[in-house]
Amino acid sequence: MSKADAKAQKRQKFEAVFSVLLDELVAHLASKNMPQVALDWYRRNLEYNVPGGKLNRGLSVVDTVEILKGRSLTDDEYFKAAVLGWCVELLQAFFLVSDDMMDSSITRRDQPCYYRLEGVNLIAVNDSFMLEMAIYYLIKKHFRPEPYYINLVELFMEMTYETEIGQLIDLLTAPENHVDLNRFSLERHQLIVIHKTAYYSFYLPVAVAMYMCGIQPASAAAGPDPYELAQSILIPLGEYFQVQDDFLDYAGTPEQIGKIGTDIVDNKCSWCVNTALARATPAQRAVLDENYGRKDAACEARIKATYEEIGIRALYEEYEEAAHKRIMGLIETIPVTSKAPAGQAVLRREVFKTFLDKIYKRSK
Ligand code: DMA
Ligand code: MG
Ligand code: MG
Ligand code: MG
Repeated sequence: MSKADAKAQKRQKFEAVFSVLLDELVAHLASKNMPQVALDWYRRNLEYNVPGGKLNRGLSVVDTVEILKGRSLTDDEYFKAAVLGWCVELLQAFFLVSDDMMDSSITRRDQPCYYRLEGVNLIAVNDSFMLEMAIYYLIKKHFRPEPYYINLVELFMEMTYETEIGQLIDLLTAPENHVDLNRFSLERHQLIVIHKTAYYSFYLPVAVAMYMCGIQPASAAAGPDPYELAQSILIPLGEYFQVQDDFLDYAGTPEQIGKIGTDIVDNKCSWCVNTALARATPAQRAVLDENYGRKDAACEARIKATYEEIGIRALYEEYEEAAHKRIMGLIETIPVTSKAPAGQAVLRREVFKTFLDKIYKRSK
């Protein structure tokens, strides 16, 4: 089988689990005597917002469980790993529905943003909450008897809080009618992206897989906390991923990335503007000051032309190579021969290497 076929098959198998969960979630509403319109609405919310993305985060849960166990999974193990994978995708859907409203975005995953659908508008606020709570319904239904149940619940809640804090500073650093590029810095950018993206996109999928495989936090085991070790690699990885997202917002075509970039018009503290600010001549700086964050296509075009002049593309390539090298170095700090008590999973380099390979030089 070709690599592409194997990937498609993996995706299909994972998607088959979503159909089961979709029916469970809708059946749960039905059991509360909800009218048919509500059942249909909820089903559309789930179908429109949850399954259409790259599924990197969700599939990473399954991949990580496989790597940690070091063997192929039983049907029951696969199903459970996939449920947790879909919970990560539900969390992502919850964030994206609200993020698109807050960012006034137009398209996502090659379709109109959900809030822009006829008859949806602000109902999307409640719909995003319902996507979030679907996570806890599913975790309870499928994991309540497990010793790690509470760890899963706490982890999802903590990751949600981190992301919300990140979204808050993302939005506060980008006020709609007050452009002041002096507020921006690569330091502020780093703070934003670690919180809004790295925790839930990178640490969360690996940490849920670790809990499912019975890996104990430090208090219960000797030596360094494996969850802290995982974070020390996955947070920089997530930071790199959001720099890619920022670059693609500017340089990617809608056909490539499935969404129309809005960062320049939205006055976002993006990696691109920060990198441009660090290199701009006084004349270029004036153009940035006058045109950034304006709801005007001509202003946006002037910013893009200035990015080209400054050579953002080449600077991005440099950044990407350096980030890749730095993260490979972090991965190599994990001992190859780390041994755990018989039958117990241990963190392995491959967990992180697989994740890094998935995003290195991505164009979508
Ligand atoms: C991503 O920020 C963070 C979250 C929590 C969705 P973003 O607005 O850059 O994402 P996108 O480019 O996908 O709208
Ligand atoms: Mg956005
Ligand atoms: Mg945003
Ligand atoms: Mg973006």
